[in-house]
Amino acid sequence: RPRRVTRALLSVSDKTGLIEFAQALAAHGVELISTGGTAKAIAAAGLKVKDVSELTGFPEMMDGRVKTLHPKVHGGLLAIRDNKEHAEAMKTHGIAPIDLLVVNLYPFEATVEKGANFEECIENIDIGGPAMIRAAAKNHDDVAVVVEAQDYKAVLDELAANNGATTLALRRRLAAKAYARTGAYDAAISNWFNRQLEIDAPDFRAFGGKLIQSLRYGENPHQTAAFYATPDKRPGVSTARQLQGKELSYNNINDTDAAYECIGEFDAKRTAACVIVKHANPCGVAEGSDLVSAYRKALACDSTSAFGGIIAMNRALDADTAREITKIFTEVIIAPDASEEAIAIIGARKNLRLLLAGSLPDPRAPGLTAKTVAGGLLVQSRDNAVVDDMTFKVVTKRAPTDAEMRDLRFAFRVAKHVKSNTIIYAKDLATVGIGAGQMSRVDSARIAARKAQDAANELKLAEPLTKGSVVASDAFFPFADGMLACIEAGATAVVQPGGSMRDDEVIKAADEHGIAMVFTGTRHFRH
Ligand code: 93A
Repeated sequence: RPRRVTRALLSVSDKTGLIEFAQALAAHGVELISTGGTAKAIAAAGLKVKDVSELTGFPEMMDGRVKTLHPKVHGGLLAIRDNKEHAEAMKTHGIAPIDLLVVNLYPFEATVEKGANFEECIENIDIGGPAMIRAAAKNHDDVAVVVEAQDYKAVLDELAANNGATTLALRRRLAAKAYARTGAYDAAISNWFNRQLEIDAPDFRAFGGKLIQSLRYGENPHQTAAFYATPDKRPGVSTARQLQGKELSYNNINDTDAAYECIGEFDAKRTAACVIVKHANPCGVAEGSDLVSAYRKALACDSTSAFGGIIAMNRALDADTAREITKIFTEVIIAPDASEEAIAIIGARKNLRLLLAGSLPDPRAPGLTAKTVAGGLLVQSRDNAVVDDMTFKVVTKRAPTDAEMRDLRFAFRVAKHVKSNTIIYAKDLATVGIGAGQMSRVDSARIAARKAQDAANELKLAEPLTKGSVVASDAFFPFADGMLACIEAGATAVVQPGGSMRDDEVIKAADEHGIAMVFTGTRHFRH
């Protein structure tokens, strides 16, 4: 049953070979109908083409999501030509038959391939195209459907050989191919979608790692332990080269990781920075014009706790800093690199471990963290929110001064790496009081202030450095009391996520004390 092609609908994303094909169809007297971009290309080649919106009486709308989804299109494709009722319906509704459909789909696979984001991939899911292809293929008794440019020639050969008609054999072969294409297209969408879900719901099997080291014991001597590498090879304690010192213990590894993740927040091109960690919490963090000044500032925050600590640096360890560090007892130093001279200086301290990680961790990198609970494993994506990407919204009458703003950013950067509830006092790009891991935020505020007082006594300062400092809180203040404790300690500016039911109350209290406060909208719980 040869079928003459009198009307063709062409709608193609990939316009390869389109013009030659359209020209040949026109030469056979075929009327051409097309969607926006395809019609434009055909018209530009000087051919007559009817826009599909002229056929449907509707404009292409909703960013092109709806352009061919119309009875004038689908009726023209699906009507059985020698069925009386179908013919009647066509007449009643002014539907003209479409004998040839030429469609290739929105490039969904290529969009995924190039690494497009979720929204862009979704927008590249073709709806109208597959609907037309499936309709035409179902009605292959009357309609020929072409889903790739490779088949243009076969159609033209038949039109030439059969006086402008296609054979049933070709239409069946094309119909089979059409369903293979829509099937593969939907499979690609489905596979991609499942991969997206896996990212949202982390798979604990991602942790299935390789044994790096059997540890002598765990957190306590009566616990056994081992260190495993996960497939995700981020720079840090698992990948670093240990130059000297005895084997790392479980607690060393845990602390070194905390230190190196924190130092990753400080772009080495922007500033030198140093973090000192004890029991997985920073006890001093500072930026400086060079490493040695950053180290001295970090140490000054809480030199008592820093004894036996873990030090991380964001630049290659230099000789000056190495000399300064060796003045007190330190467990581990981790840095991207170290100078020959620094390595030699550290070499004199046989027990001090020196780890070179090659590069800094990227704080924005994706990844998973896990925690065991009885009979289960809690898995989440890592906290990769970074201060540089946040907008600090001023909520008080007074806005922070430039110096305060600089210190607020610094303090919130550090707050992410301190166990909740966290209160950080900072001044001149150095922590001056750190309150960590308390059940009450007020306690954290007071403990940090008391430690600052201790440091002032130690350093024989007239007043603690919390006077005229700024303060960062990892989560909102549920009541004004926590913030008032910070003000009492001498803080003049505050950064916190905001979002408490009583934000208004807290803002009012800040205004009453002439305090500048900013909201980040991002919380940094860490338990
Ligand atoms: O967004 S759609 O799903 N909605 C439609 O109604 C529709 N009709 C055709 N995509 C639709 N198409 C697709 O547009 C075709 O499958 C083809 O890939 C593309 C051609 O658009 P243009 O002619 O504007 O380049």
